[in-house]
Amino acid sequence: MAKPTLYGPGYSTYTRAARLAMEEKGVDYDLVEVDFIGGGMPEEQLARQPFGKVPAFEHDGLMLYETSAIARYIDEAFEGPSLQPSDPAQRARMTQIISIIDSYTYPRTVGDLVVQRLIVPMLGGTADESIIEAALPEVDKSMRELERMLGDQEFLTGNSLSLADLCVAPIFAYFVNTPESKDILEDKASLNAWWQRMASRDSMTNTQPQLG
Ligand SMILES: N[C@@H](CCC(=O)N[C@@H](CS)C(=O)NCC(=O)O)C(=O)O
Repeated sequence: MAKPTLYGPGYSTYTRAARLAMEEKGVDYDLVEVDFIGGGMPEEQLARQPFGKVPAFEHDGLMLYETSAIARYIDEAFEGPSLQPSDPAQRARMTQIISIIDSYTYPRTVGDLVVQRLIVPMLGGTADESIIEAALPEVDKSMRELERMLGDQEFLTGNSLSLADLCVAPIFAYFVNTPESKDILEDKASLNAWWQRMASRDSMTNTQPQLG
């Protein structure tokens, strides 16, 4: 089968989610680095993803963007362990979590908190504390919901890894480096244990971003 290509930067959480799916399946792929920090989205990427985001994906003549579509395709088109539960309730939970991440968690946790607390200072700027202050209650709400849905399960949709875990883990990798995460995660034992399990997976080690 042809080798897929993913276009996006190693530091992007969405790019990493698609990479994690390929790493977990054991799919051989090429990563074409697309850097947008500082200079904006390159024209070649806008031709692949007209909404100006990363990643984009190419396989066997199929061009695709939107990470949840890419991740589902990877799971269904390639050999390897299934990353989507067959049980309808667990599968619906997976879809729900991915949608929560896209709609609420990523914008507040990465777009506001991580960008202001970690990225802006790294680029020599000063964090806008008003953006962080406004984001924190929403970040906390996301984490409370993830803790509730996780319950005493090993993974977010049950006792097998799914695309929901792979979508949340790259966000956590940045979030836990913010001082604000300490208070928010303090009373969330299940989520902390989940993160320890996820962080030690080979797929996470193999996709560690080089940032800063
Ligand atoms: N809906 C898109 C979202 C992707 C996304 O937001 N990617 C971020 C990086 S993690 C991005 O491209 N940011 C660039 C920008 O907003 O200018 C997907 O699922 O792929």
